[in-house]
Amino acid sequence: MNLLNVKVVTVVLLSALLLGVLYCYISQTHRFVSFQLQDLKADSRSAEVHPDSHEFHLVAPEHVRYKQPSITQGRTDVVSVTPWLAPIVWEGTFNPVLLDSIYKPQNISIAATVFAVGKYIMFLKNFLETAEQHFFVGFKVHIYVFTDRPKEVPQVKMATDRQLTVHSVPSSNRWQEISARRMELIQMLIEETVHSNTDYIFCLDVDSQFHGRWGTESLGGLVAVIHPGYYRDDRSRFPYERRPQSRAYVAPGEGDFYYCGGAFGGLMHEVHLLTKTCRFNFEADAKENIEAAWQEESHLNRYMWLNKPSKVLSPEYLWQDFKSRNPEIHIIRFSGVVKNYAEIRPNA
Ligand code: 48C
Repeated sequence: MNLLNVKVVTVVLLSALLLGVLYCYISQTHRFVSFQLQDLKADSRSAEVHPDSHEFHLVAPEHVRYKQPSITQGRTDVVSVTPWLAPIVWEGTFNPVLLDSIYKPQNISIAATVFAVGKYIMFLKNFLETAEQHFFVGFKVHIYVFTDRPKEVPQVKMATDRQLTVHSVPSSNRWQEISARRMELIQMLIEETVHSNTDYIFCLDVDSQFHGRWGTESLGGLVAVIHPGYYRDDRSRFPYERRPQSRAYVAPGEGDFYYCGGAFGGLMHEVHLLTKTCRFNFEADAKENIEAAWQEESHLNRYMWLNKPSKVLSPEYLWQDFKSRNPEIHIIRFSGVVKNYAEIRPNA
């Protein structure tokens, strides 16, 4: 190649190099500037930050007035956090006004399932009327009633943004079957209906009624309720399933709390996984002719032992009317009514 060609090639290579350097410099500057711009925009609109999920991103309105929180003074008669750092919700450990002001702008929707099969239909009116007064008042609520007697579902006036849907289900001559089948039916409801347009779901016993607020303080990923009958006992006295053959087995010296099957909830996908797992294990046991001590409640307890709830509700959230109120129970929010099982259950 003669001298002229060498010069031309050199000039071309040098200018390509120069262009490359120039491009990198400009693109870096552009990226830097655009980040700066974004930050500026974000700062100017900080109150309008729209997190992609409301879960764990608690945006508080600027000017809600509330009592200064303290980390040195609070309730001293109860524990309000679990060893795995999940909150244990007791009256006096949260500010309802603040919590509602955080969740209200997020336009969340809550589903609730309730089963009223056979003679348990008699409890539905009270359940629904008191839910109107206390259960997520002011929020979008959709109550799903499962019953074998759809014509006997009472007419209850519901506030705007609150609705009720009735699903017909077969009855059974065993109350254990009715209770346990709830897991399967809730799983199907989530898969077929509520999974897309609802954020949270709570599954509740019908033979109970609300007496106080049950609201945004109860929201969480996986939410369990401590059973009122055993929360002061040693776990050796918990009515866990104790036969190793059962898939609900909890060994001696294991277990955290005894959770009730009559109230649980959380984010849709968490409750879907819980109901699917409990149903599967209950049915697998049944194939081997074994039924856990307290049916799906036993399976729920094993599930919550292995899948720690991210929020635990105190027995305020499911008391029992026949019990006298213990001093640490400052409010009864939801409670099982006094009933005669012999009169209302299809079998003893
Ligand atoms: O709807 C019925 N009908 C029955 O005959 C038996 C149970 N049930 C449902 O399962 C009700 O929703 C009950 O609240 C729930 C099982 N819970 C109880 O029976 C007591 N709360 C322990």
